[in-house]
Amino acid sequence: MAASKPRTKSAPPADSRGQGGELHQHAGGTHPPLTTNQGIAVADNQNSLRDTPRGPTLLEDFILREKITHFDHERIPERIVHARGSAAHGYFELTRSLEEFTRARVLTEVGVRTPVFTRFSTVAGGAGSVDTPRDVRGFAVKFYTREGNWDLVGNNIPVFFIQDAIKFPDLIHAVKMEPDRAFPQAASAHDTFWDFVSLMPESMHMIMWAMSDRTIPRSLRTIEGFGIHSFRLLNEAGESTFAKFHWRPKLGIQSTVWDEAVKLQSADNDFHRRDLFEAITAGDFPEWELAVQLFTEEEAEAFPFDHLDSTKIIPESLVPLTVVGRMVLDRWPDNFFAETEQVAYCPANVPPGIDFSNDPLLQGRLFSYLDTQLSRLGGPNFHQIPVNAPKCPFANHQRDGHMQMQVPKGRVAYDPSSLQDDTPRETPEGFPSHATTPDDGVKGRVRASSFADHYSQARMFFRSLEAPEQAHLASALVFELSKVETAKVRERTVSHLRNIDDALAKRVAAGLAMPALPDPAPTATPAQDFPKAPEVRVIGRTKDLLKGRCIGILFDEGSDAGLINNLRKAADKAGASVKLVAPKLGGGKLSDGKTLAADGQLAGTPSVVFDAVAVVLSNEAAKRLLKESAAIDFVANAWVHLKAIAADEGAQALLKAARVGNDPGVVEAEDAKAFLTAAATRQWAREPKVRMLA
Ligand code: HDD
Repeated sequence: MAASKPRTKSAPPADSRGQGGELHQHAGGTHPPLTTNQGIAVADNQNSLRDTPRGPTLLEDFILREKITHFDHERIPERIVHARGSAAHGYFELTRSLEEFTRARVLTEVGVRTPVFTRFSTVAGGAGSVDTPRDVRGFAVKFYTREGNWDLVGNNIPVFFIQDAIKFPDLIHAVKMEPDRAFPQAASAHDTFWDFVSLMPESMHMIMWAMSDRTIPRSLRTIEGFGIHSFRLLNEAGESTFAKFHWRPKLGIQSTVWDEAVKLQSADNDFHRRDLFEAITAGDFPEWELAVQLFTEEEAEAFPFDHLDSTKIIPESLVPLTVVGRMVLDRWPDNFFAETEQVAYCPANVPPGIDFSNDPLLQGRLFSYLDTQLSRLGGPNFHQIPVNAPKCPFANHQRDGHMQMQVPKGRVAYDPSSLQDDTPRETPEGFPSHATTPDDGVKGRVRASSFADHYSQARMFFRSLEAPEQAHLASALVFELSKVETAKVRERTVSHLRNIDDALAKRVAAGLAMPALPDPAPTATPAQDFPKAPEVRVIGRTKDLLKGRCIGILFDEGSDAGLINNLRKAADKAGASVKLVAPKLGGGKLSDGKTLAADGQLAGTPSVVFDAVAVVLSNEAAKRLLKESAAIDFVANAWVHLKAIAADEGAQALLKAARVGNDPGVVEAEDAKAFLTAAATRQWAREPKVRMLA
């Protein structure tokens, strides 16, 4: 339990003396008394109890023992997957009723704000790993609805690696660090992952997504989210409609380039967490639209794939998206452990009116999540932890167990009963509200033949991308496979690519300098040519917006004050945030004689953390900075990461040293308008000049 309410406010002395006479510093102010967990006030939190000043510590010291014991048990097992994550509170607001399709009030009551807690995560790395590896991002939303919790536990990719939950432990064992050597951390670029997926043709569509720019997002605020599986909606009449759920970021989708993602790992381990924290605390609340794809059993029968197969999307040309609401994240958690770490999602948490489909991946998930929390959170009462507890009343006859926080009253803990009037009873309002499905009478460990086409949608995905994205995908495959030591695994992977797109296979084979192109992987279901699905792209779906983007201005002693002020004002007006970077945190005296402090020191604030940069320097300062590699890297990386660069006359020497060329993304610092236009997007046309892509 948390410390009980402070009994009195006390003003500790500015310093205090331990028994040995040494001074302890206090920061001042008025504070409640420090107590043990039993409420006993503590007079000395600096020294353990000894029988003589230099003697051994006494076992009697219950204050020391309680404090150390608690500390020893502070860590809990991290999540087996999605261990690294960041989360925020917010709300979901329905803008369009789905009453025709569902009785779930969260989807029928327009204008009602349902509180949510949303956690984003990477999949493979441990809790202490970095934010920006190439990885799928988890996108889990807990809706605290008036009818109980609804957990939509999705990812930022609309498909998955495997079709059946029984393969999940194999997939995860393959992608996590290899068990004999304990590396690599948070990376799929190693033999066991590619060995596994190259033996699982069903993973090929997901591999296309995983090797695309989607898995190196710029910000958690610019990722999409997908519920992936088909769910069922059930209306008052018990009629059922299939639904797929999509989250679409208000800021549009944005990704990094690979070299930038790699450098971000060293610049800031917490890049995505910090970005989300800073946006929310600045009142710049991230927002997503919730859209649904709705379709009937009969419509599903006509799809050229099986919608119960989680390795497939339903292209928007077949079933368009209907926007039904919005989610706004407007409050950072008060405490990381209590909320972000202890939150427990479970796809089986659905209110009446939402039901499951027979997707075999979803069916397995319905079991796994509750089970994992029993060991992760230590017992069956984790639903009472504040972040997990429903915000509507809940009552049943489940009792006792580790860490029971409730104090149930009365003698009745069973049902049926007649001894007490206020015991909870079944209600016709609640579950079951399951959909009935035709039963084909077959029971067995079978995979439906409608799940057999592994290549058509992988081909559709690749061919739908813009040319630079195709090049990134090919280069990502070359990068990952170059880390694979076993030649036959590399060859087997390329043999699948031949079934997806022969030109892609040839590019990757050439990137690996393979002596010969392997034969296509044998398949009974060769790829069909589906129409392109433009919705899978990132380029073209990035919004040319300044809102949500951050501009870094590099300056030093003697920089032109007027220019810096102009750029700041213009950026601010356009909705971008600005951070000032200088060789020293104290900044320097500008041309107007006033001192301007920096937000970040150059050595610790490389340009990778910005979306665009401006360099405003006096001739002397630029000359000095030619001897500072961090300054040259600042400009050079902005150039190779395809970012807009504004520079004044003084900064030209630095641009020259950084080998910055000419293009519409490089502008004069005097022209704030041109700079902001360029800063709202990436300079894709520059890429062939700075990178040899596969
Ligand atoms: Fe899972 C966590 C998403 C398949 C078993 N999963 C977890 C989280 C997300 C997903 C976002 C982190 C939740 C959080 O922030 O706490 N998982 C997915 C998606 C899947 C998927 C989108 C496929 C469509 N997962 C999946 C399968 C199984 C699991 C097939 C097991 C049969 N997932 C788990 C888990 C985790 C988990 C082991 C680890 C921690 C937790 O549940 O709470 O139970």
